Amino acid sequence: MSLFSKITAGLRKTSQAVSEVFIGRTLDAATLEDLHDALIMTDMGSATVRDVMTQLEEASRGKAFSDDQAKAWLAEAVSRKLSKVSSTMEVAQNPCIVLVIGVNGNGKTTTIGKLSARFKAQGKHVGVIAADTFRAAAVEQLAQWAARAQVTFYSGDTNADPASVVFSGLEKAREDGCDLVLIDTAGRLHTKQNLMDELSKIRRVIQKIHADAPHHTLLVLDATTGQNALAQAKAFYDAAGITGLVITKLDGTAKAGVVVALAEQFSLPVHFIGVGEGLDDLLSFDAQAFAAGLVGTDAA
Ligand SMILES: Nc1nc2c(ncn2[C@@H]2O[C@H](COP(=O)(O)OP(=O)(O)O)[C@@H](O)[C@H]2O)c(=O)[nH]1
Ligand SMILES: [Mg+2]
Repeated sequence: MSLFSKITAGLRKTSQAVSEVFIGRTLDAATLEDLHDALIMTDMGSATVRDVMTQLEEASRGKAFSDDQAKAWLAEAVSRKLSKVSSTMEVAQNPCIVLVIGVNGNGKTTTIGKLSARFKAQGKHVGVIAADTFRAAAVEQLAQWAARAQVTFYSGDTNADPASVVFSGLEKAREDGCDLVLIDTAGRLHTKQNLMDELSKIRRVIQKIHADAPHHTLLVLDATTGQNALAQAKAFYDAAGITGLVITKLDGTAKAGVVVALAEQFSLPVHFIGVGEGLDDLLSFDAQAFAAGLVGTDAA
């Protein structure tokens, strides 16, 4: 499957509601109103929707827009908003150290599994560190992904201090000559302060071994939580030194517009999106493909 068709399939739940508005209709006032409501339902955010709708009204004034033209126009407008956050995650340093953070259940471990397979396929020597030591199951889950992706797995004792697991993992990864190290963390939001303290401690330990690391800090957000993803991004934004976003579970939600809301509010690069639970279900973020998928244009 091409990138475009994978995104189109992944965003179907969202695009259905949006493209339904256009079926057999011209772009009159009633259609515009329904489109407004449909876009609001995607969690794109009211300010963004207002902006897009104002532009669309102006562009279509006095013209007979067909449904396909209106959809193409809409996809283009969404794509323009997303283009500023569309950027690949460069693996420039060697080793490149990537810290993966986010609330429990958002898809951190799964994303690391998918990423390690992707970079392994590019010829990198990949290592993963299981620093979510709070739950034994979390360590086991990462071990399974590492085995599936055939990458090197590093862990410590159950209930070991996460920072110490990161330290010994990074030392071993250096000895083993890993090019890329992905660090899995716990995301218990017991209190925000505790979590942020734990993450700062991990960062300090990383810097003892690699002074300029982590080279990327990826915040993993679950799209099915809609507006809550925005609140989480805000909670992590100030304290955690995020360099990029991964937005997961887009296949399971009609609220894929939250990606646009995140782009508008935080201007953080979106590197990857998750559209399923399988090894191949992590896609590089592409503004144009995403916008086409969200609107449901056939242009793809
Ligand atoms: N449908 C779907 N499920 C996902 C995606 N990413 C993760 N998951 C599922 O979400 C659940 C939690 O993922 P996990 O990686 O354990 O989250 P963590 O607690 O942040 O490490 C698992 O059942 C994953 O299979 C995705 O892109 N799409
Ligand atoms: Mg996990």
